[in-house]
Amino acid sequence: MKLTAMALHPSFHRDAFARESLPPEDQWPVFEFTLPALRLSDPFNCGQRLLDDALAEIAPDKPAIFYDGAVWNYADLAAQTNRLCHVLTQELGVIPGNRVLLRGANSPLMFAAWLAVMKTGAIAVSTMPMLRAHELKQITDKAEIAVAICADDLTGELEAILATSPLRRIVRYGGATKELETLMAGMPDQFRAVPTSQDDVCLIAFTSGTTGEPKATMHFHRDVLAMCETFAKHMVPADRNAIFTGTPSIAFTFGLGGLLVFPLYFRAAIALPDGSTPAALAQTIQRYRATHVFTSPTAYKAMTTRTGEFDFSSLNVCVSAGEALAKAISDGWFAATGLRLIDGIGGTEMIHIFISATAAQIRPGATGKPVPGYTAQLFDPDFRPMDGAATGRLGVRGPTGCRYLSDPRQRDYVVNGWNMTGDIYRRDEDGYYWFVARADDMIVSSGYNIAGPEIEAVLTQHPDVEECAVIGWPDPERGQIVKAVVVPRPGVVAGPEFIKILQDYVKQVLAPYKYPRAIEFRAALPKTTTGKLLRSALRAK
Ligand code: 3UK
Repeated sequence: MKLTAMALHPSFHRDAFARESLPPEDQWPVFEFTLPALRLSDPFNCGQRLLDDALAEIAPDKPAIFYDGAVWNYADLAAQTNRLCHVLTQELGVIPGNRVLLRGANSPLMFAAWLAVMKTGAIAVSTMPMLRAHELKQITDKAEIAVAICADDLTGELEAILATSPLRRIVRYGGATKELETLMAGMPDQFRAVPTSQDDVCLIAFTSGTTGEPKATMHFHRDVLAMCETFAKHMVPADRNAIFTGTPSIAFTFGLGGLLVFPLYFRAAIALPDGSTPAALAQTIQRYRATHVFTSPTAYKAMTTRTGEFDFSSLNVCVSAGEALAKAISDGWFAATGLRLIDGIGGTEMIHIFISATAAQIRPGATGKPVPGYTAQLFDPDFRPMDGAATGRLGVRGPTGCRYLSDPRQRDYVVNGWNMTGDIYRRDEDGYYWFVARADDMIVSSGYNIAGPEIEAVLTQHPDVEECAVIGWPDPERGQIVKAVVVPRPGVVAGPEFIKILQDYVKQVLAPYKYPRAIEFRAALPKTTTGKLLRSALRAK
């Protein structure tokens, strides 16, 4: 079933910027709406569905967000969200279709602000707290954003661009000024959600991009429901008693789903750690007896070594995404907690996870199978589909897909209607998908195709290796050689002997042609704002 731009439901937006910035119809991916739960009628507002409908179903004093020893129940969350709606519409003059920049760490007020942007029919542009003026300017320029809600301690970088960007007004919360809180205090606690079309853009998510200008992906009100009806509903068993926690910011759609949208969809509760470190997460799991956790493979690895210090017995469902989950991390977590990590590959372009497996079906080391609602396919370098067991470029389609805001790179991501994620995957005889590498990270040495992550997985199992990245390094004879950039454990003497030890270690486990001929030591590795290894920054210029 193909849905083209022509078939979009009429927009309810008064500011037509988003609809007018959608990619040309012939560059759209194919959309598949096989799930009956995703056949919606207009108007449809995801904020209303997630929050207002919840209040009609559950007791208003049911806890919604636990944070810093306090709790907001559903009535509190609704009241604060509604006051924020009035601030947005009355004080800031926001009209449906306007973009609103959100800048701050995950917090109850930040979550209410996101919901308020949904309910007013505006468009949320959530940003990572660590972004600086330069990156914030790229975002406000591209999405033409006039209004920002910003944590008091993070305003400096935004104020710096007031004169040179479309940004006109910054409202601060927290800190000494509490400007937003003061405005909210005078507002009514009721607000009727503004009618929007299911096909109206409600969020613009910027990719954490490894190179060049960031890409802006546009998602509709129905896409927010789609991540619930696909991944959450089928792969994340949960009920109203669940308590969700995790580290990713809601500026990363992995965090938006796991920490805000899914818990509300299940009418469950959220427990927010104070900070995004594994230690803060472990404390939050123990303190609030969290049942569901969403975080990165690295954080699970770090928490595995501390299972003796913390009580994780409340945990039920643990989701890992953002980067490949090494089998050793999955096995380590299982040995320590008795729980299998649910791995899932998602993408900002797809909004959330499209390949994963339920706990009962997990094959440790594999990502899983297409999530109900999605279709996956592998392609050879000439874009011919590959059948059966094969290794190739991953393409996906389903109820969500890539729509970049005015960006020529739309043609690279969507090929023949398939969303091409940029990953190389292997599919086994049983249809399970195994991550191989990002296509850009494949190393070709003396005619062999070598996947960096395979060697990284071996090296990181060495007790004296903290972290590592494996890249191709130019070589006159072999084209490229395998090079490992290694962060040694504290106290390890990183010299020629250690190099030899690591090389022999890899040769014992993998075919010898894959061993790293060059090894460099560093104190830390470059990462993107979402914590992904930035291999491109390590390659030869
Ligand atoms: C890589 C994975 C192996 C892969 C994301 C869950 O990561 C998310 O979105 P991004 O746009 O990056 C997408 C790319 O990251 N990747 C993500 N998960 C896995 N590789 N195994 C995995 N489990 O290269 C993919 O193309 O930052 C993840 C939900 C929402 C997201 N936005």
